[in-house]
Amino acid sequence: MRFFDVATATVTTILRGGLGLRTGPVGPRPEQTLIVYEFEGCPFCRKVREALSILDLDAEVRPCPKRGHRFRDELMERGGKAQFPYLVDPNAGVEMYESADIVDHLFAEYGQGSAPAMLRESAPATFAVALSGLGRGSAGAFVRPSKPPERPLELYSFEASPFCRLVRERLCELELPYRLHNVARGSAARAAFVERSGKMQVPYLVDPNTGVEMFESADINEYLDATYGLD
Ligand SMILES: N[C@@H](CCC(=O)N[C@@H](CS)C(=O)NCC(=O)O)C(=O)O
Repeated sequence: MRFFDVATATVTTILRGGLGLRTGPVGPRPEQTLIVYEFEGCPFCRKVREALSILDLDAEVRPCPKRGHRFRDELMERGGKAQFPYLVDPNAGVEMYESADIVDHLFAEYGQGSAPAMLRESAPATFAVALSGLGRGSAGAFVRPSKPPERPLELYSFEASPFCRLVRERLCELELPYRLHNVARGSAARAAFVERSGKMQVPYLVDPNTGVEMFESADINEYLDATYGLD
């Protein structure tokens, strides 16, 4: 099962042409943290996360798996409909649906130039991102019972890493909010991360509720199940 998970997550990365492996040219940095409502199994949400990795941006992720309520209900109150992804940018004072609009906004505010064609709005781009995720089936799409953490978790990650994907799927299914620290190749945050963790390896989970900090996707998922899972 583990081999299958890693293999299919790797195929997704390959089909995405490695987008989210390295940063691109970046522009001004946001003062306040961006907030994203999304779920891991959603192809449109992946485009937004790829943009975050390329632009070397952190975000507070509020996972909204199907049949979940923890953040879906919050979004309904906030935006009026259950559609994902949804971005809140307190720096620009805007909130929006539509992945293409979100990507354009992120590149306009925090990049230099326009987004790669694979992240923009077009039928081939939508087909490509939907196709890339097929191997993961419904992983990261449906809620599993969990208890909420008092404080959001923290995940050091970048979008193209198949191992990070496996952890994000679990965080999503368990509706665990987390601060996403993007540390793709070229990230300005890499040095501080290595200083903190001791080596350059992701995923790396920090749980401020328990003091646990750990590497290894399989161990992290086991920890998340044991600490927050209820099934
Ligand atoms: N055109 C929208 C499409 C977004 C979309 O269809 N999202 C799906 C998930 S992939 C959704 O929100 N479905 C409703 C749900 O999951 O309840 C975009 O690019 O953001």
